[in-house]
Amino acid sequence: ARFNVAIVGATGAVGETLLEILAERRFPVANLVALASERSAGGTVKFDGRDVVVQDLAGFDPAGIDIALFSAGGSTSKDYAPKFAAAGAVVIDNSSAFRGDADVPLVVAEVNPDALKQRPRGIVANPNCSTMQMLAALAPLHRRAGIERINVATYQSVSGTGRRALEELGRQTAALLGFQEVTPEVYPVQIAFNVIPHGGDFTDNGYTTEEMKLVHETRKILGDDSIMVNATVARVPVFYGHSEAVHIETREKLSAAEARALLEQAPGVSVVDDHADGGYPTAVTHASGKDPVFVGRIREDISHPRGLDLWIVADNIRKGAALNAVQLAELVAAERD
Ligand code: A2P
Ligand code: 11C
Repeated sequence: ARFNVAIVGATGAVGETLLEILAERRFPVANLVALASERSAGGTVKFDGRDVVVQDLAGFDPAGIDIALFSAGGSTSKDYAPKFAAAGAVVIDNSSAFRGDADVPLVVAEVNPDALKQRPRGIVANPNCSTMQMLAALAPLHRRAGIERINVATYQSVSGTGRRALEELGRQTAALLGFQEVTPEVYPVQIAFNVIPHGGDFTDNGYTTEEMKLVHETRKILGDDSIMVNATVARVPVFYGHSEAVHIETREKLSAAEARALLEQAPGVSVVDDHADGGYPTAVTHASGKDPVFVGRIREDISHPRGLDLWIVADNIRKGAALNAVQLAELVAAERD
């Protein structure tokens, strides 16, 4: 079977990569519809070597769309995803709009693919990028040894914020190298040559929304509300690829060697863990533009009898967003074959 596919947010950082990955993986597309706001309607995006004209989402009739991939922000998803679903499309939504809803599955393709089959509202949620890469690596360890607690600090690239943030980092870097002043616009403070301990919005408990996603999404995807998660999110002057220093405490003791063996077998995971200079994955050298979730620095925590440390890196736009969304579309397509 071939499918009529709509990309909502086709001009964005994730939208562009959705188009690329659909073509790269030879997704069985019948007709491809590119949608965005009226700002970019009439322009074109590239799909499989040809130009596709961008249409205004507000005036688009979703009848006949089989699969809609949404990545145009939470409020756009809230307004339009139910309309696409009502018209018969399966919506795969990359925003945070529906992730917490009990009747919307939240799915990492390698971790809980079966959850996708129950979707009473016709909507499937794609997890946040930082949760996505963390769980691709932690799920096999959780299944073996039971994770009680996760302590994570993230080092998130600016592409997670979108196209304007990519431009801001480039502009500020060039300005500062030319000894010019910079005025922050997208981020509250200068991002070039800096680290900002802030992603998302502040909430009442002192954590940010981006940090609380790691708590709630982890529990929902692993189906275990007892897992404790403590997260600190930082934004770093990297264009593509989120890095995470992850510390876990397990119920059963798991040695570093056992963890490494499990990760070497894990789908979508690539272990890069030589205990030597450069023998670890980084955003630039490994993750950027690549599909796997890379794991290194695997070691037993000297401060806790059942603690393990890992360094987890992935391309936040690919596995963290567009790639997983396309993998979910492939699972939906496989149901109809
Ligand atoms: P547009 O190009 O028309 O602004 P990014 O996260 O990289 O900034 O991209 C956001 C994507 O979401 C863009 O494709 C953007 O389209 C789209 N978008 C933002 N707001 C709307 C809206 N109200 N309706 C449709 N698309 C939207
Ligand atoms: C970031 N993860 O890096 C975010 C962006 O919940 O999908 C994506 C927000 C989301 O800032």
